[in-house]
Amino acid sequence: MAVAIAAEPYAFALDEASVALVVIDMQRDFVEPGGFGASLGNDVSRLEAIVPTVARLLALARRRGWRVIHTRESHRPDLSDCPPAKRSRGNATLRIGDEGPMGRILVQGEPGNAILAAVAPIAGETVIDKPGKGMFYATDIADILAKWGTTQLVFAGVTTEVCVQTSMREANDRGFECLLVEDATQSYFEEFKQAALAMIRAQGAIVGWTAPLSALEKALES
Ligand code: TIU
Repeated sequence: MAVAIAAEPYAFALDEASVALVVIDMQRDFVEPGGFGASLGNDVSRLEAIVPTVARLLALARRRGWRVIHTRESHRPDLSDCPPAKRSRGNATLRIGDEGPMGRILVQGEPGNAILAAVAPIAGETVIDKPGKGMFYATDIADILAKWGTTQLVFAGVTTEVCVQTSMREANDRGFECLLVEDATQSYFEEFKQAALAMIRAQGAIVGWTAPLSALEKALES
């Protein structure tokens, strides 16, 4: 049975039997100094603020028995899945695969590539390593979601306008109904976060819906 979540641009009819939570790239590489995000010149301190909210959303999903997926933006140690055009882009101080203070930048298994301890996966949850910004490109997530019968995705994580929005757009095109939790996502640029939220829910939810975590908690548990 669907539960109406107070969302923008209109109520999201959440079906807990068919939903999965997707937490995008809550990795040290994006949130801590010395990682990929910092190497691109970003102020990474903005991202830390959402960690307690993401943890609260994870706790809600676990209490409610939802499927939970965590993604990591990451590359193989030999960088065979990293296009040269991605590695050479911009004016980074450290490039993908270079040795940084948290190990090799954006490489699987390195300390910096790990998900933050406060929002780490627990037993039974699915972890997807993705070489691109979107979670469907070069991963097996479509098969996993099909096997589960998932039709709705609740999104959180970083960054709003890059990996979260790309993943939502990929999911939307594949027929998933997507809800982004506004205070469980963050960007290095406040104006980009606000613009992404606005463009996602514009035109009658052209990409999906947005709602604060409190709206989910209220609808599901009060
Ligand atoms: N740079 C930036 O904002 N984001 C990324 O490169 N990856 C993710 O969003 N995870």
